[in-house]
Amino acid sequence: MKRLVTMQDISCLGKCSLTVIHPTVSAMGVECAVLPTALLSTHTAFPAPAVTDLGGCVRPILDHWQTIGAKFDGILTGYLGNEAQAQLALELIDRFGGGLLIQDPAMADHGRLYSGISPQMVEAHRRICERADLVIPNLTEGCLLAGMEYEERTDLEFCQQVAAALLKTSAKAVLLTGYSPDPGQVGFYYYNGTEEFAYAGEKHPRACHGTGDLFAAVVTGGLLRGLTVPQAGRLAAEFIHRSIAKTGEDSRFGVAFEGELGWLAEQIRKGEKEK
Ligand code: PXL
Repeated sequence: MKRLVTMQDISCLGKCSLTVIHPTVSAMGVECAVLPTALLSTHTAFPAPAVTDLGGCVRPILDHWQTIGAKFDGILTGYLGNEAQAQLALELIDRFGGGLLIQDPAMADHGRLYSGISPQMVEAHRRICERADLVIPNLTEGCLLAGMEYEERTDLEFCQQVAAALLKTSAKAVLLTGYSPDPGQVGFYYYNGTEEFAYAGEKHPRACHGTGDLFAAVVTGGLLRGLTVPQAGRLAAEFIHRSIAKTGEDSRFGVAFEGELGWLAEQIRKGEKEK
């Protein structure tokens, strides 16, 4: 079984980051070790969460892992609350990299940095982006990393511009979320300098919190199970679409993905059989 380690926060209530990545990646038949960076009472879209920084725990964990000879087939970095945590993510990469390195630069959406995220985090995420095999930003994060002005656009041409700028500045390959050729559709745009791939499926009228984390989880799990980026992206988009359809009224608590984990596992099993 492939082994991933993912570094991001634990939000105790309001499904996102580790509480969605771990179960999703596990359902895909990939072992998921965790490196928590902070403990929050809720994610930061709720007002005034209680935050405990766990940055001080990271280095002793890495030291211990080194003494037991731990190895990882992949690393997924996600939400990082401050520059010190981003520095620790680079240390994780230095000490345990070599496999697949995926970055979800979770720091902003809808043209704005998340509450509590300083503008310095853009440069901090850029340093991780330079190392990553694949970066999975939304359009806001893509613009920030590429140093482009954010525009309220989701069309193909804009996605192509953002991805090309990102490849010029820091990334090797980019999977942009939020590509939406018309209001009834949403998907992703992938570019690695030679290949491009755009996908848009039916869009739910409701936006839910935590969908970016679910997308990164399924893409990462899919790649570690041998899917291509376009295949993994499509699987992620379909999984999220199915999950949002089951989600109750208050979408701040996250997406009801739990009931779709069986379907996700089945897709992986089917893919294995067809090989
Ligand atoms: O879903 C991204 C995310 C992860 N972790 C925390 C967040 C957010 C987005 O708001 O606040 C703590």
